[in-house]
Amino acid sequence: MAPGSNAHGGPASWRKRLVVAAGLVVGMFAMSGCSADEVMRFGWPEGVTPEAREMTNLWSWSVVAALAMGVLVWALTFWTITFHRKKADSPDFPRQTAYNVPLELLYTAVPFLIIAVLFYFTVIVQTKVEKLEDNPAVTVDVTAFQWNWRFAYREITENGKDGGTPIKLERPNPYGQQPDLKKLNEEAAKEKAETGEIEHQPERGPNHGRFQEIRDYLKFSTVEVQGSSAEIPVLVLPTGARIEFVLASADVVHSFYVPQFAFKRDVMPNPKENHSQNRFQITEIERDGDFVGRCAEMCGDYHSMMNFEIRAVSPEKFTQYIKARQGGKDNASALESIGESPVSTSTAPFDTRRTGRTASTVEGAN
Ligand SMILES: [Cu+2]
Repeated sequence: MAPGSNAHGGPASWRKRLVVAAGLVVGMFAMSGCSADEVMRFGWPEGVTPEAREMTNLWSWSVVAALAMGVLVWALTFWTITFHRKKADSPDFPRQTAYNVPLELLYTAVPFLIIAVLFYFTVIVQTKVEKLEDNPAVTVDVTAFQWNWRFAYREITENGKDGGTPIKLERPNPYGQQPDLKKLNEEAAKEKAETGEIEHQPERGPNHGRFQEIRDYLKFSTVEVQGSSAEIPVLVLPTGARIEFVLASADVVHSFYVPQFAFKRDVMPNPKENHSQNRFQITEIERDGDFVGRCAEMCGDYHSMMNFEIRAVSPEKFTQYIKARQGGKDNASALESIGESPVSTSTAPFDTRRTGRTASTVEGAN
């Protein structure tokens, strides 16, 4: 037995056990092969936008604060259950220590201070993340539907960079225009006059005069990417330029989530009427790469099958890609023409057979 410790679990032995425990935790991280940066991300993916870095940083330090608090609470818990057991010479009832007002004040004030600091940093980061600037290099309309995505380039710059000459690619919405109510009402009034009918209900939609089926808020473009069950939609974007996403759903609520942006936003039908800010921007994508995207809001049976991919390429390649698309190439061939994989590489289309992923599939049962 080492000097300074004793067989009955005295202070020296506890100190030693704590040191061993701390050593094990440090050793666990050291042997996991994770870099310090990875450890500090606490499971978050590597961010690829300045906004993602800001959020990862906030997350890391929030976790450190939460862990410090957790360790303190666990230590207190284990301390009380270890050192306050009934001993042979204890009185029948322990000393009654309720109503320690100074202590209560302290443990109310300190958490308030802690969350005030967290709140301060949250607001700072949130302001940066939600910042919208004029004239982003690329504006993409993201339309979510059951169960896939359509990406429509609303506006790009001719060189794929911030400050380039803007080129508008939007085209009129071919679906769901509100019927001409004035005309409908005039026709009804005319009919009424002809038939001598007294009652006339003016024609109007049930929803502030609009019809539920109206999809006039959806945006369309001459350059679009639409996913299908067989093909994961790949949205090509330039690196190093500000990008704006404008979100809208054609049916139910979905959520546009790119883990490596460390950000998601719900995609609502009728975003304006739902008072949702459906625009968000990223300052830039910092490197080339394929970044998987997911639907992060329960949207029906195939909610889990709405993966998409962000393909970040150089501004030069992006410009070539848009030219190829405008020249009539589909997404896959346009990607191929700029030397990129024609299909998503961060995720693959899902097996559409309902029983495709169960082990006990009967041959030919699908
Ligand atoms: Cu969805």
